Amino acid sequence: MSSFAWEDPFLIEDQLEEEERMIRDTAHAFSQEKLAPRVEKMYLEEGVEPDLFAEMGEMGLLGVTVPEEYGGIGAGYVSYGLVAREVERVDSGYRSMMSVQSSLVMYPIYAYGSEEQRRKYLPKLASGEWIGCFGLTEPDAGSDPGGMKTRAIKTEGGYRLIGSKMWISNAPIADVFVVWAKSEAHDGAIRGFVLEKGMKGLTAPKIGGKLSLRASITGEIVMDNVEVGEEALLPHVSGLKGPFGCLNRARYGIAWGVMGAAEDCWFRARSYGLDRKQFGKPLAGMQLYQKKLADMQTEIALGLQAALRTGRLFDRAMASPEMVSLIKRNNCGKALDIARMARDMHGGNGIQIEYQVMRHAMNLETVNTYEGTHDVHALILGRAQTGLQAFF
Ligand code: TGC
Ligand code: FAD
Repeated sequence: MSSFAWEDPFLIEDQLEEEERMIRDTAHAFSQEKLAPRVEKMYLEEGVEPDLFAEMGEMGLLGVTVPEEYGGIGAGYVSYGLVAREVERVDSGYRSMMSVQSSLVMYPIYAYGSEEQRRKYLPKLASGEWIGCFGLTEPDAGSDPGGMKTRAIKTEGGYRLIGSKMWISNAPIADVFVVWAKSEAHDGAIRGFVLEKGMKGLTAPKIGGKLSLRASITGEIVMDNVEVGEEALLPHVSGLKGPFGCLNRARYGIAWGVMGAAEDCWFRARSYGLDRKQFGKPLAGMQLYQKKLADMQTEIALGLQAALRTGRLFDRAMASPEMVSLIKRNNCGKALDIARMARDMHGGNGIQIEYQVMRHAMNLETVNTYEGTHDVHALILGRAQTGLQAFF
């Protein structure tokens, strides 16, 4: 038997390809050198940093799976997951910025767009020169996006968009808006449109007052009779499977990302327990403290292994949406538990920004909710095994 690597129990490292390790190392160095030093200030001040996209783009972290001819690096889904893990090890908000750009803006333009749309938007989104956002959720349509009210009305040369979107990551600083609307010209089917900053009637006010994901800006998208040409329509998809095709990829990335945040909490709780003495010995020497560390280690090891397996299947086109629901739901729920536990293990210090764990816990409240809530993914899995849908 070989010795046990406590920080990597199932030897994930051993299961990665050389190229995946290189991409992971690049993302790790960037996250630790460029993101970690600024995160406390950005979180406390709810800072906005559009330039971060260009920095990420320069390192090849935007559109990891998009082919090189469109500005991506043409890597696989395991590499994409590893990038999400490294970025979210610092902050879920930074991972959000990256994954919206990659999975929710670049992916639909690549998968459903015309060749002109691909060539116009993808290279600038990959470099971070342009920032993208994805508008699906509305004030009255969150878990039930099929209930959206945004309409695309046919005009002579294109469409007129009317409606509003709510809780949209990156929206106030976005140049490119992928929005979903019911199109009258397509029998009311949900269709995707690519809008651009500056279009008449298009605004994206910031949503203030968030106590979670404060390093990532969130806004509304208001479309007050926005006139677009036919070229704004994403031609190659119709129906809810359009936005869900993007969500499958973003949810998969989140399953990796939250394990990065959870690892950061676990490692910090372990170090804290080794340093801090109470009752004459280190906290890490207490039975209850060690049980919590063991629980963290176990859930993270299982979560990473499941994410890796799903990534390998993604690259062989064998991953299913339900598989993604399973890992998104479980990994988010476990990461949130781990962050809350790490906060507790730090005692009073745990509420301070400099110990980082409470920031992760606050962020993970959002991550457990967006891209399908914990309970909505339970209903997806319940439907898959009973054949009975319990959404309504
Ligand atoms: P349902 O009847 O289940 O399906 C309607 C059509 O969609 C297809 N479909 C999928 N296709 C591909 N992948 C998936 N995962 C799919 N899920 C469904 C389905 O086959 C069907 O196609 P067709 O051709 O037969 O019409 O639809 P429903 O209305 O009953 O949906 C129920 C439910 C709850 C599963 C779904 O609406 C859901 O997942 N709700 C959660 C909403 C959500 O995840 N919103 C995310 C908003 S974006 C976001 O949060 C970004 S945060 C980004 C960040 O900052 O990181
Ligand atoms: P609701 O759907 O109203 O749910 C409220 C509660 O009811 C939840 O507990 C839910 O699980 C439960 N519930 C709902 N339906 C059922 C049911 N059938 N059975 C049992 N329980 C149910 N959206 C975008 O389109 N783009 C973005 O970029 C984006 N970024 C976001 C960033 C942040 C910071 C946040 C907070 C959200 C973001 N979202 C985005 C929106 C996000 O996807 C929604 O918040 C999420 O889908 C839940 O919708 P809701 O908030 O309307 O909650």
